[in-house]
Amino acid sequence: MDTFFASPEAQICRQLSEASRGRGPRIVRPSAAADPVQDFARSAAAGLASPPRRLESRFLYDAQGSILFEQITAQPEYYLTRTEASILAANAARIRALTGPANIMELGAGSAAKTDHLLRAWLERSKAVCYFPVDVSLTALLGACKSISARFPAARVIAVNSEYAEAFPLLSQLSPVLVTFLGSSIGNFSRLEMTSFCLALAASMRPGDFLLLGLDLVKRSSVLEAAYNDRAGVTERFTRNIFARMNRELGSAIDLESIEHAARYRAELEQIEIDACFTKQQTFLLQPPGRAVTIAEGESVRTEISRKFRLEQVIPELNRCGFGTEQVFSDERRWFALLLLRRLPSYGGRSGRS
Ligand code: AVJ
Repeated sequence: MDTFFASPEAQICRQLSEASRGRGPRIVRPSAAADPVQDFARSAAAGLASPPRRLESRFLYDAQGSILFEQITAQPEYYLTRTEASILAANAARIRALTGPANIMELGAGSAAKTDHLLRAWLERSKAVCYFPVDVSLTALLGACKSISARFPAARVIAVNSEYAEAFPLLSQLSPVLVTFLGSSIGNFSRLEMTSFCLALAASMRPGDFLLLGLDLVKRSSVLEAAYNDRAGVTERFTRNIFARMNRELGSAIDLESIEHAARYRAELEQIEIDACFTKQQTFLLQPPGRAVTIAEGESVRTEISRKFRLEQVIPELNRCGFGTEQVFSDERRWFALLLLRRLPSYGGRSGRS
């Protein structure tokens, strides 16, 4: 497999023109992409400096964290992935009929296991499909490229190794495009972060282009809390891994044994909150910038929120950000929703011409 760390704009133009010649998968890295270790160091130092302490959840997904998350998706309590996959399986052909033969860009692709249904539906109607998985984990992308190319030789895979927003500038060249953001990953954002994310995404897309968005819906708290406290303890290992990553990349030497995972559903906020609780006081250094952090016994560090959605609330929000609803797909229990949205010609007082 060819791996290029060059301008993806140039790579993509070339790849698209070579697509008919059936070349293998490519991995590109936007030239403006931030150095991941420095990015993590800066963010961790800022987030841990004083209470309320927090770590940005995007740093959970290094190579190890991506593997652990894949294991979470297979736990019996974690219904999200399974439910979303069943909705996708039942409706992929319908989605393809609504979007037509668009390119597909998947944000936070991970191992891209759920993408099978979409690629199959695309290839039932076209000879080829261009698939652009975006992920911060290079290891996860390599795996996705390998498995997708093996199963779908007619898929042209160009993987983008970057943060989501760093891949947005590519979108205008990919139109007509379907952007997929699955798994309810958008639930990791606060309401404000979600709005900025959607506005930035809409601004990068052309009117008429599609967004397929996975949303976990509000439900009984016992079901939600079980999903984030699996009996096998994989989610606990996932939470601890962000500190293990600090040890690996920032030399922090944190004792992982004295960190406990706690996931609670806050019904009034309609969100799961995940904390890493320190069962003893620890002082450690983060390098670079070489700052010492002390976390007292009983203190906790927020590693994630996972918001749960109500369609009647989220659809108008998405609308104000530039996305109209084409179709809502769900499961029998109404536990999860897949929204097929379309970039509006104008929104929020803004003309959508781009
Ligand atoms: C990948 C953000 C959708 O919030 O359900 C799962 C992450 N964290 N278990 C989620 C997660 C702990 C997951 N998302």
